[in-house]
Amino acid sequence: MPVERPSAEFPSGFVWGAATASYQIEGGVAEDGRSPSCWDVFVGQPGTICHGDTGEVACDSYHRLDEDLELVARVGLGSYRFSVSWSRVLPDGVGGLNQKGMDYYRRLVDGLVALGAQPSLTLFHWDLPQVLQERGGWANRDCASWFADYAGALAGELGDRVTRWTTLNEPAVVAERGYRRGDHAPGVQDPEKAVAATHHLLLGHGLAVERLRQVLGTCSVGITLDPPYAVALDPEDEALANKISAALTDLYLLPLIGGAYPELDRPGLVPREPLVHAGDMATIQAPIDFLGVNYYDPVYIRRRREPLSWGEQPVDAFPEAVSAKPGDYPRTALGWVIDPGSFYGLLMTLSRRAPGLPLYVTENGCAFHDYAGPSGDVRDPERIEYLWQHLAAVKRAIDDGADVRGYFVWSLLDNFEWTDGYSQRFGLVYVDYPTQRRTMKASAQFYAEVIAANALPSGAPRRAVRTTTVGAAGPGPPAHSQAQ
Ligand code: IFM
Repeated sequence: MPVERPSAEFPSGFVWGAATASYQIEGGVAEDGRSPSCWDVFVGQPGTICHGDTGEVACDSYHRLDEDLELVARVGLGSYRFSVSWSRVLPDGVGGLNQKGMDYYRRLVDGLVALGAQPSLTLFHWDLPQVLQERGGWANRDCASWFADYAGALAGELGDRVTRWTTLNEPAVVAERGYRRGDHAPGVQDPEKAVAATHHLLLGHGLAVERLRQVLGTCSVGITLDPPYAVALDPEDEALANKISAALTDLYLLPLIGGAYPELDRPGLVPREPLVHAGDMATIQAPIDFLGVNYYDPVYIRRRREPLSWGEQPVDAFPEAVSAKPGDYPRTALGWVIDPGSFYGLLMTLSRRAPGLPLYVTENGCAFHDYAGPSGDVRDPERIEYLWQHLAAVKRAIDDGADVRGYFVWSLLDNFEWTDGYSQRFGLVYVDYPTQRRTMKASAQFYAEVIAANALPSGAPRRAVRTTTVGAAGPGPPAHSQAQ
């Protein structure tokens, strides 16, 4: 039975945006003085990226800024979230600014301001200058100060026109995949370096917040996390799922808002002395103005029983648990489970855990196998449905008291999806890579209408939604209910 969805008006001033990141869209990797980042080096190693793709050209946004600004205008974005390539503006990682590289971001920021779209700038979305990687990258404590210097330099150049500063994007992914698992740049597989990276990323965040405030006085600054939301596959494992959710969320959230790492007995996961120096936790706890939240899908948890069943995976640092995908939920092209009830649950959990801290959904979106039809149009009803369901989850969370101030679709453009290369399309706008032609997908039109109305239109979804049932009071195991 289709579910009728009521018209849902968002609070006035709600920020409607879309996001991208430097290495995923810019290309122009050797131009105007840019030096290589750790991702340029990583993608050159055989077997790291699907089809051997690289970010060398990506969406060529370095040369197509005007076209991309026009897309921002056509979708009617109230804000555009982008990241700066550290090695484009500081080719030596530290020291003097590369003015040619800076010019690109000046033109971008000025262009957004001229359109009336708020620039939301992320300082670090994973592309560390390779010169700094060669000095240990985030495993080296000095990286925190290099990052603060970089933040200060950008603030001096762009500060008066940037609406929101985000220090780091998903630091957990950098530490876990870049330094523990090694399937992301820099490709390190070393638990000691991973835990060091966790601490130095957070320390760098705190130092950068202080530096931005020193340079700019008043500014809006926050950090983007990807807090895992764990859902029990079976009702008897609910306590275990809640414990894992809380522990993994606290690893990054608690230092930021509570000035301490969680009391978790998980050696190799939680930073302790001698990594943590006196005064570090106060630095990390520098007051922030918002928390950025990236959500894609939850982690489904079950207590480990030997032998493992097909599809069950160990959960890092929690040997008593396995993760698995429920079989009866719809999935995206990446196999990610579509579960908007968990998105609602995450927003409610965060607003309870960090009361008084406004939330921005800095990324949410989905990859599907989009293609241009014979007349050149790109129809993506799955993405429209996904956006609809997830925006309804945001609205429900707002109605239930969560202070969610804005929502950014990942992504404005199809782009370089890290280890999946160009095989996965997340964009509102289709990019034909051989020609670099951009085509607004049907979902871009849908999103433009939502933005113009500041509301979700009423209507019926294409199919009933399966989702985890989450009451305002907290998460529960997947109940396979029809929701929204
Ligand atoms: O493409 C990424 C982005 O860079 C970080 N968050 C998740 C997205 C989808 O995988």
